[in-house]
Amino acid sequence: MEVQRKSNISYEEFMEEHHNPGIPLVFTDASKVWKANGLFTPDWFRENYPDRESDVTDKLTGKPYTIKEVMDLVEQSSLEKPAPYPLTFNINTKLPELLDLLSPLNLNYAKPNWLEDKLFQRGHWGGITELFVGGPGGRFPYVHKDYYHLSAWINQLYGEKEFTVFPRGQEEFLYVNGKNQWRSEVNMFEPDYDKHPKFKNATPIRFTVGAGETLYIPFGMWHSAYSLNPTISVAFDQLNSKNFPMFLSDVWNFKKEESGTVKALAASGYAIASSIICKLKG
Ligand SMILES: O=C(O)CCC(=O)C(=O)O
Ligand SMILES: [Fe+2]
Repeated sequence: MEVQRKSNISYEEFMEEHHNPGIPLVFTDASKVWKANGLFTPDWFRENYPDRESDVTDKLTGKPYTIKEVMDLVEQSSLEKPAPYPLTFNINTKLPELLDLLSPLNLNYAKPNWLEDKLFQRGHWGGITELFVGGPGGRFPYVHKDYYHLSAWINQLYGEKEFTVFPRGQEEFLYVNGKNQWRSEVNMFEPDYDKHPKFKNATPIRFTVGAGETLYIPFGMWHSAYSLNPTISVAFDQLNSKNFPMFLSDVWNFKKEESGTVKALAASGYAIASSIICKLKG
């Protein structure tokens, strides 16, 4: 299997060939509708928002890294001495000015997206728009599938990242963590085959996503990422009737684990009511 790359495709083609069957895709040009396309660079961020704080804390100072620090870190990053990865910013809370440059967020493809509705309270159920910054050698810490079975849209706006996705049905080769069903225990960058012998049977698919390109990872697909050079990307999630049943089962399980059956019932009831309203709104 290979991940296809497509240019200038219609919404209908995306829905029929990728969204509905759950097949990943690299759009070569979907983010051309965003003003952010071609604009975002380390210098642009340093000039415009040097002091904004990241979601990541500097372990030495105990303070969040600022944008200036983040951009300096990733430009100094090397394979031998990689900057922490990922360095992220919640765009809605830390950089709301960017939202205007990321419009329409759905790129005219990621729709319907119930996470754009207030009812699903962006951010509350994992549906946040996040800026990811990385440097050479930056490895996403684990192979995983995304929480709540949300589908992911990763928009590369500067630099290149190497992504890895695993074909469906390879979960048994990935040694899913007993406590966290979303994480694999295998370090795919340096696999320990004595500990994880079945990982030899996995057939990871690796490909590069460059500036201006958008990766669609359908819900439930195992993946990870690696920054090849200084990189800036914007990631958001998608929820609609296709992944709602899995989402709902996650809401139930998480809430039950965290706060018990009564709270789980309330949260699930709320999610179902919200889904009905979103469906009606079309
Ligand atoms: O762009 C990346 O580093 C991958 C991010 C990712 O998979 C995630 O945040 O769930
Ligand atoms: Fe992910």
